[in-house]
Amino acid sequence: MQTAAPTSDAATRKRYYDTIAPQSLAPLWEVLKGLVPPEPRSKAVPHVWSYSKIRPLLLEAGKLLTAEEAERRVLVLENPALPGQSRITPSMYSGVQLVMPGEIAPAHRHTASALRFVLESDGGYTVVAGERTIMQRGDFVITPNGAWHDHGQEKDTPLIWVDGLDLHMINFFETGFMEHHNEKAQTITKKDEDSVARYGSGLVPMTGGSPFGMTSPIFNYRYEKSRAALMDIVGQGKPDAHLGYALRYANPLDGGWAMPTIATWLTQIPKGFETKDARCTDGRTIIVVEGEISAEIDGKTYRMGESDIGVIPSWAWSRIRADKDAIVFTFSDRAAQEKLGIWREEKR
Ligand code: GTQ
Repeated sequence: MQTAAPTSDAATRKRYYDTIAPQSLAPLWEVLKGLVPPEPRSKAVPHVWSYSKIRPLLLEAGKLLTAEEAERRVLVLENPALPGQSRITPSMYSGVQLVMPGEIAPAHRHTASALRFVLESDGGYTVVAGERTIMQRGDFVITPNGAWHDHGQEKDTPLIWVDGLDLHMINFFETGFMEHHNEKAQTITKKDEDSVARYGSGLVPMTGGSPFGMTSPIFNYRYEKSRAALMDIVGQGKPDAHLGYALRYANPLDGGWAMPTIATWLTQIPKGFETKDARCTDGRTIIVVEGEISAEIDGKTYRMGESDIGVIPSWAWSRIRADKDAIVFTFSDRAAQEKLGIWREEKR
């Protein structure tokens, strides 16, 4: 077969591009390879934040300004390859939030869905749509999109958690709205743990629909319960080769992910066990709840201990070894990807 000779030289093409540019037209052939890549090439890089480094800096911010001044006093976990963009991965926002004793992070609501994974709490709380839930370490707490929420701490210890929000997906679609409540703290209209009673015991109400649309009506998946379930399956059969023992947080009304855009799950990896290499199209944020792990991401090893936070970019090979019995919480945009039918994984 003969390859056709180029029909025009670079200078001629450039002149043509300059001619069409004022008409807001551009040649696809110059950008096609980047637009339709053969496989994902994440703009994010792997990274691990050590909690022992974050904590004192966060407490320093506690002296710098009040939660009310800040609205949300958060140190954003910025992917080192995406500085200034408030992204841990291209689609996900994450940060570490602090509420000091006596403070209230004022009530607001927004289109973005939020998750909170609690690192330190002695009686801190969040109020979601008129219901208050006390937060404990390891609790996975959801703020459904559009729900009023304020956070507070009446005890004399700092309240610290990891936030995960889908706000870059919301902003990409240009569908973001936000409103401040006319009161700092919304009125509590329900009994504490009302949603746990109604939805959290394998039973669901006979009547009425889903109170939060595609989001789980349980907004605090208590660590005590999740951990107990996970530990009950540890040693029962083999751990999954690529995950370890794994349970995902489910919406009790439909069995799907707990949040419409964000997937969340909890894994236990027994000491000495190493998962096999896998990669997937969802960029993942992992938080070590208990124990110690070595995460190998794209060929580099990251040691992680309790409360350390790591990010595994889309399509990066990774595997995890437990150096001590470990429990790891993970969140990613997999729930959104699955709804669009684009989620993929590869395993070795
Ligand atoms: O707690 O509502 O980290 O609105 C970023 C934006 C937390 C929150 C964040 C928010 C919140």
